[in-house]
Amino acid sequence: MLTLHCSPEPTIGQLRLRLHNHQAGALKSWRLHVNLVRGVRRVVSGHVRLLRQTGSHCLLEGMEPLYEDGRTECVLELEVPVARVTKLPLAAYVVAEGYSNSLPVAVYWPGAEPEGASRDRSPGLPGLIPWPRYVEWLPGQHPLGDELVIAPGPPEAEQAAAWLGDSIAEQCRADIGYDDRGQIRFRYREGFDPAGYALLVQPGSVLLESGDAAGFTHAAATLLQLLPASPLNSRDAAWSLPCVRIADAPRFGYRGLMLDCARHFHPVRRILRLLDLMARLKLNVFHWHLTDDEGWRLEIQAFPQLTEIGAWRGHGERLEPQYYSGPERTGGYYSHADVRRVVEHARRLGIRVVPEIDMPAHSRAAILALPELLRDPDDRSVYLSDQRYSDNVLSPALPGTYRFIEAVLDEVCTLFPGPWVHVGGDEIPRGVWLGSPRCRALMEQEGLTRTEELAAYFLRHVQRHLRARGKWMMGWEEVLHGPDLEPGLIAFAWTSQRVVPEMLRRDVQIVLQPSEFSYFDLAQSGDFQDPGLNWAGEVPLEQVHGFDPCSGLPPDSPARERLLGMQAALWSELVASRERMDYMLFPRLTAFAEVAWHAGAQPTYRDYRERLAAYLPHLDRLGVNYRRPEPD
Ligand code: TNX
Repeated sequence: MLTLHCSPEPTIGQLRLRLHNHQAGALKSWRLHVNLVRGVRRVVSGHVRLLRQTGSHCLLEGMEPLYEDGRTECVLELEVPVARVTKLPLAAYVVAEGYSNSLPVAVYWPGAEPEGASRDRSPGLPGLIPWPRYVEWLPGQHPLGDELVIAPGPPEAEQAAAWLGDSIAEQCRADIGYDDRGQIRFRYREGFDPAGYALLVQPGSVLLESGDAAGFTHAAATLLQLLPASPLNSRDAAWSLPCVRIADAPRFGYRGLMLDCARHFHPVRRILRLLDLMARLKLNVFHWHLTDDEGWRLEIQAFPQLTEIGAWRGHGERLEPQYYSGPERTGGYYSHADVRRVVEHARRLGIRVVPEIDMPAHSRAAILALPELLRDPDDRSVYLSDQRYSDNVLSPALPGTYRFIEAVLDEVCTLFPGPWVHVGGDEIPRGVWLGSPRCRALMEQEGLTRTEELAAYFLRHVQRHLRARGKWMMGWEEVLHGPDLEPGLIAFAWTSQRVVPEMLRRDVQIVLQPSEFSYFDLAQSGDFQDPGLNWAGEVPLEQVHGFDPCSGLPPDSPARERLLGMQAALWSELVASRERMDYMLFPRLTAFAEVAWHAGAQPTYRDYRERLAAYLPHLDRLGVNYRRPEPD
């Protein structure tokens, strides 16, 4: 075992590393593999040489032996100073002469504390988030009794009733029954807005009404928030529902959450749990980021290499360790059966699944898995992607590229029943393609002069392929940087809310995912110990709640019609566990859901915080490792 102590010099952008050899015996020729989110410029001092950095993976070579119990120190100059703990080394290992296996290195940061919250108890207010359109508290309580009985409702309510029953059973120590005399009743009624519902709790009865399945699910979600947060039983006086009349419908039809499963793999169980947490907040789209430079996570029967090679990182693997992964082979992928499970679970919760296969950039895992098909051997282009790769872009001039994407998209279209397929299109690095004779010839033949035009040529092909299979293409905002694609395109604003008015000038539909309000991989405060990226600043809870999705758009602008909705994003460079996932998402996701759902004037932050205090015990019960909000 070795240890690596890291201490940053935040002001001058230097990072001091102290490697200590606790092994029995000296290490002769050794190399330290260490994953760092920041770029390393040079070694300022110490007896090590920087051999290379690929993505986050840095390779440092020791220039002298490291004796038993010996230490060596070096200072690295970084491109940007370390401002928080997650910019320090995330994982490391050593490879040394005479050892057939890599040697584990424990990384120590200054003052590391476990993340997560000490818990506040509920003050007894119902934690209704998102706040409904209309709420009228009525006198009295509905006592819940020993046995909760749900009456069978119309077919539209079947899934909602099952979800409600299962969730109440988990939430309470009561028996759940289903029969005609049930106190909880579902009734079909016309005249609601899409996905709208009404809920009436009176002493002796609970009535949920809607005209569609989504509305019944949302009514059930509201009822779950009215139930006591901690497990009680029939002897408890608090075992009751407050009487209330609620009428509600969403502001946007699209209320999403994107999860990056490429940078770190998230097991199916973690996703199923997340879907459940989403449904409780009335979110209805799960955007599944399945491929990226650091991993390919979807089984493709036409090309098994994609997951045999592209789903795994480790020392000696085609993909080197990145971020929190070390020398051992780690990763994973979703089989077709896994995908069906996720899609079916989502469907039961009224959630649509949007698969994303990122192309033409962010494709390093695929290219390394299928080099014969996807590498252009004569390409002399020089580029470096934002994540520091120089080999991560598919070539629009190779026949193999089209064989690959068509086979992949065909499987995706059959596996995912929804109407949308997201194809990325983001972050095509400057300088790509121009040094490839094949790309040059294609550009000449098609009369193209700019990289953006070549990208559009490629994406148009992809879009036609999807349209022929009945799907609508989605892409990140960069899909609008070139000439127009075919009609029906849906583009996602991500760099900032400021780009939205410009995007709306094009004839496309738009989903908002602006970094400053919805990137939950970004840190929640400036505190050094608060994990997260910060390329777009910090994203504190209050900022999320204060998001105005229509800012910059005049109230009467017809372009508002083309705002489909909004989406939060959890990129996973720094998210390798369920605990970290919870910590980054909660409670920010509750504030986000309120903005995406609530159709009236936005409730104040103070009002939201009061309800949040009552909602947190629900998260406690569900075992969510949320970040404790600062005192208001
Ligand atoms: C930007 S959003 C990216 C991702 C990163 C993320 C980190 C987008 C289209 N690209 O590849 O993971 O920032 O915050």
